[in-house]
Amino acid sequence: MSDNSTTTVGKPISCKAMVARAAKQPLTQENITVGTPKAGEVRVKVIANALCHTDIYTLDGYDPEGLFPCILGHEAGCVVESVGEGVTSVAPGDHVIPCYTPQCCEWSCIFCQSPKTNLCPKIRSTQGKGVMPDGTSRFTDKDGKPIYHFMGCSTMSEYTVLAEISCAKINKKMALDRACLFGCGVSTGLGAVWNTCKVEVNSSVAVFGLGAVGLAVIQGAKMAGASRIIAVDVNPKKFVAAVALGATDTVDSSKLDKPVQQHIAGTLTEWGVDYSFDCTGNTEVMRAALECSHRGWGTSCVIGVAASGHEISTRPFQLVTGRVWKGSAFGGFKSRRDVPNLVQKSLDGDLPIEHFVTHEFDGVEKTNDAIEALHGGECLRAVVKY
Ligand code: NAD
Ligand code: AHE
Ligand code: ZN
Repeated sequence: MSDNSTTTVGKPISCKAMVARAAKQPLTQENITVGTPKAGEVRVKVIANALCHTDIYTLDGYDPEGLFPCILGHEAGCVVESVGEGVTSVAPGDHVIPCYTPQCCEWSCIFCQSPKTNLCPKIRSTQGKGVMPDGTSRFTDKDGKPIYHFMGCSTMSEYTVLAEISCAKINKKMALDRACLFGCGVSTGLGAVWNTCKVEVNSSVAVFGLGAVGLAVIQGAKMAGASRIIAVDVNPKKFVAAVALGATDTVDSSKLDKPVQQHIAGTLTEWGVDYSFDCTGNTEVMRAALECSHRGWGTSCVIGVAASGHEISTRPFQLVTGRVWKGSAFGGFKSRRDVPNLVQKSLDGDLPIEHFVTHEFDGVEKTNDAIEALHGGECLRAVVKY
């Protein structure tokens, strides 16, 4: 792709994008038009995008909010191309990570002002409808028909438009094909441990699902000083990375002759673990995670995203006897404030992330190959450089 940033300001941009036309169909490579950023919006050139399981879940038609045709993708590293009226926090040339959980920082936003949550709702309703805050799309196909946005990011396109409040400005020293990881999975796993559960030194932890999110949970738990980290998956190939990051025990739950919660609370430990995390999106696993947590004080955190129509259940007795069921979105990080700090921590050598990148591709048109790699069972993050 040629760098035409000096000539594009104020004009629509024609570029390549991978469009999700319908559920369970491969993405189609299309030339689309990306409109100019309106007030409070930022147009960015996407440099690299990593695939998250949530993109595939949506492409497979499991997201109740899923809309087609849309441009998926929400884990990216980008350079600002131009900004709309009133944008002051970023400027052309800045490096940004799009954040599907925005942070408006307004005094009137009780969510942004509260230390208890990162869930700024300022643009959540339009984001869920696949449009920008003014209710329209910035993407049109070759016939002039609109294409929906996704999670306020839509980074499977060479250019995209974001709300200013979704842009985390980061240190330019960080390579964007690694910075992208902080746009979702890695930040989510770390933050679920540090912010949502506040895991303490010497805690015991069980992690269900060892994709990038589960491995980031293990990495975060180790950094928090957990002394026992039980890694659970149905794919034993995932155990190598889990142990390298600090898992003390591995469990292939598909090979047990009893429910995994009874194996963890009963065999591996007497009363269960202090903290457990679901990183699968499977509601039976969420139940097992809750039920393997410690009588009296165990906390279980749902991170995985369940398919439309699936619900969680357990005996209320599990809660009566002291277990707490929690959930975490984007690891509880206030995006524009915290993502730049995660990037800096990584630049300082205190937060290694290289191990998450198992596959790399060149060109947005290779995104279907990246999806195939993700289905292969050995992929953590496939990074596509545009
Ligand atoms: P992934 O597909 O790479 O990893 C999932 C792992 O779970 C795989 O290793 C798989 O083998 C394992 N698994 C599947 N079934 C299992 C079972 N029954 N028991 C144990 N392990 C099982 O996915 P990912 O990108 O790491 O994402 C994990 C989940 O987190 C997904 O549901 C994703 O949508 C969700 N997610 C949530 C947030 C959030 O903010 N809450 C952010 C990112 C991702
Ligand atoms: N749209 C779905 C829910 C999808 C969902 O829960 N998304 C997670 C992020 S997954 C990132 O890979 C999340 O943070 N949700 C909070 C939010 O505001 O969307 C549904 O069930 O409707
Ligand atoms: Zn994600």
